[in-house]
Order: sequence, then C-alpha cells, then structure tokens
Amino acid sequence: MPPCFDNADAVTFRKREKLVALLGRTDTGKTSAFNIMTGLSQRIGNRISSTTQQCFSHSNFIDTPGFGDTRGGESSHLSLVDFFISLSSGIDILLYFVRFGAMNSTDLDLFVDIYKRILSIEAYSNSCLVVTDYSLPNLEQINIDDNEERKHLLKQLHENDKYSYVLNKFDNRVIFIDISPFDYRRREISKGVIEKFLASFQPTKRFNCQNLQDAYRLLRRTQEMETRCLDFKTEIDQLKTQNQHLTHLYEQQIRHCRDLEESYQRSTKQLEQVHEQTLLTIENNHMITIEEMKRQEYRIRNEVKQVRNQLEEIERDMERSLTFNVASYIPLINIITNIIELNTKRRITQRIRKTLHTKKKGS
Ligand SMILES: Nc1nc2c(ncn2[C@@H]2O[C@H](COP(=O)(O)OP(=O)(O)O)[C@@H](O)[C@H]2O)c(=O)[nH]1
Ligand SMILES: [Mg+2]
Repeated sequence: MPPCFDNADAVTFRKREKLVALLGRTDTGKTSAFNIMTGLSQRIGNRISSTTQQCFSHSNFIDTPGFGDTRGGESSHLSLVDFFISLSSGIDILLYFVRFGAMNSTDLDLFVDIYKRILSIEAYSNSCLVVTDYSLPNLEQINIDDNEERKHLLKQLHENDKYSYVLNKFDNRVIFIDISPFDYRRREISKGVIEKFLASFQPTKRFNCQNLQDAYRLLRRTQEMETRCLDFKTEIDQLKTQNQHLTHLYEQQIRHCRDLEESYQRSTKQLEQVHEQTLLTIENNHMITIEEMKRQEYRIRNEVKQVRNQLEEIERDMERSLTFNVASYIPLINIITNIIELNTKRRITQRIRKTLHTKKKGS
C-alpha cells in the first residue's frame, strides 16, 4: 500500500488512533520499525549514514530523521519540530530508539538534549524506550512483564548509569526488538511486541506539540546561527585564501626587499671604496702637486739665483768693463792731457814768442 500522507494535516485525520512518533539517534532502527508497523518499505540506512531526511507519516506512525545526524544538522531537527508543531492534535506515544548494548555517554547526552531542549520533560510520560538489535534468543520472554530473564536484564541495565537514567524517566517502559533484515520470525515477534505495547500503554494525556514553540524558536535561532557560521566559515575560507595569497606576496616582497637591501649594501660598499679611492687619488694628486710645486719653486729659485749670479756677473762685468774703460782711457787721457799740455805749452810759447817778438819790435 502506498503511503497515504506524509504531512501533518493528513496525520491529524486519523485522530481516533494513537499517534506514534519514532525518535532517536540515526541508525537505531526507526525506519526498520516504521516499515514493519506500516507494511511499507522505506529506505533504511546502512549503519554508516542516515537515510531518512524528513518526517514521514503513514497510518498513525511518524518516522523521523535521526537526531545527531551530521548531514541534516539543526535544520533536520527544525523540520522535525516544525512537523510536530503542525500536529495540532499532539502525539500520543513517543518511541525512543536505542541499540542494545550500544548506549554510550554520547547517546545519553543526546537523549537529555532531545527531551530537555526540544520536546520538554513533559514528553517523558508519553515515551517508551525501544531497544533494537536485541540478538539474544529469548526475544519473546524478555518482553513479558514478570519474566525472570526480563527482571534480570532490567536489573543489569539499571546498573548501567545511562540505561538507568532513561528507564527511570520512562517508569521502566522498555521493549526489546530485533528487526533483523534476515530473520522474518524475529521481525514478526518484534512487530507483535510493539503492537502489544502500543495497545497496553495509555498515557494520561497527549503530548501537546504546541509546547515545542520555544524549542522551535531556539532551533530557528540555532539554524540562523548555523547559517551565519557557514557564511563566516566561507568568509574565513576566503580570507584564508586571501591571506595565503597576501602571505605569498609578502614573502615575495620580503625577498625583494632583502635583495634590494643586499644590493644597497653592495652599492654602499662600492661607493665607499670609490670614495676612498677618490680620496686617495685626490690626496696623491695633491701630494704630487705639492712636490711638483716644490720642485718648481726650487727650480725657480735656482733660476733666480742663476739670474742673480748672472746679473752680478753682468754687474761685475759692467763694473769691470767700466774700470776697464776708464783704465783704457787713461792713456788717451794722458795723451789728451799731453796734447792739451802741449797745446798750452805751445800757446804759451807762442805767446811768449809773440810777446818777445812784440818786445823786440818795440825795443
Ligand atoms: N539485526 C538488526 N538490524 C537492525 C535492527 N534495527 C535496525 N537494523 C539495521 O540498522 C540499519 C539502520 O536501520 P534504520 O532503520 O535505517 O535506522 P534509522 O536511521 O534509525 O532509521 C539497517 O541496516 C537495519 O537493517 C535490529 O533490530 N536488528
Ligand atoms: Mg531512518
């Protein structure tokens, strides 16, 4: 028979029957139980990941996505609560699924979280614990109330903190089933166990799904936060990529800077060397110039000396020549003097003669 409905309006249609919701962690056997109870063959999981993605109702059973399913996250919880809220008539029985021998502290945390955060503790009185994967042979006996084996097993379970906590909340309402895909008989026994329990369990009142409004708001906010977180994550990823890019650029720039610094230092060194060489050259040139000037001065001094000597020589020569001239004129002067003397003598003689002559004439 194909499913007649998979929405809340259709579920409320069958008000006279007990409305049963199957809850629990992913992979605990909810869909398997749903299938044997409804005769449908909804896809079941593979014990690695969940298959049920949204609430699915048929007859008076509601299969739900598993809590703690990382694929759906808060959005799958939100759709579950959304679905429950839309069940205006509420839910009669909540079957909470755990696997036999596999309840650990994470499962217990999840249980507490679901009842406190989503369903509210009022839901305890409408709930029953369904332990799946019960592989021991006494499947029928273990579900009979006064059976000694059941008493013994429950005692054992109570010794385990996790089971004990759940059983106490549910007033020891617990059934054990085994919906093995390979054992038709055990599946049938399991179906009978569930039917028997549903028929016998009479909760005092329906669990009012309207109480989930707060949870809904909370989940909606959580989902918004999840979305924002995802946005942030995307932004962070982008920033990371940008950062990597910038880091790469920065490293390139650093390398470039180092190269520049090295080349600057090389250039500075070269410049210093050139400067030193220039200074040396200037100094050398200066020394050479001073030497040269000294030599020139010396040479000029010598030349001056020579000239002076020459001058002195010339002077001496001149002096000498003057003396020589004078000396050389001496004979001439003597001669001239003699001449003059002679002339004088002659004139005197002539005068005397003249005088004498005159005298002679006068006499
Ligand atoms: N042997 C055994 N296998 C089970 C039982 N319940 C579930 N499984 C297997 O566990 C896997 C997950 O079951 P499913 O119904 O999809 O779990 P859901 O995620 O809670 O709906 C499937 O491979 C089932 O065949 C059980 O009681 N006994
Ligand atoms: Mg499922």
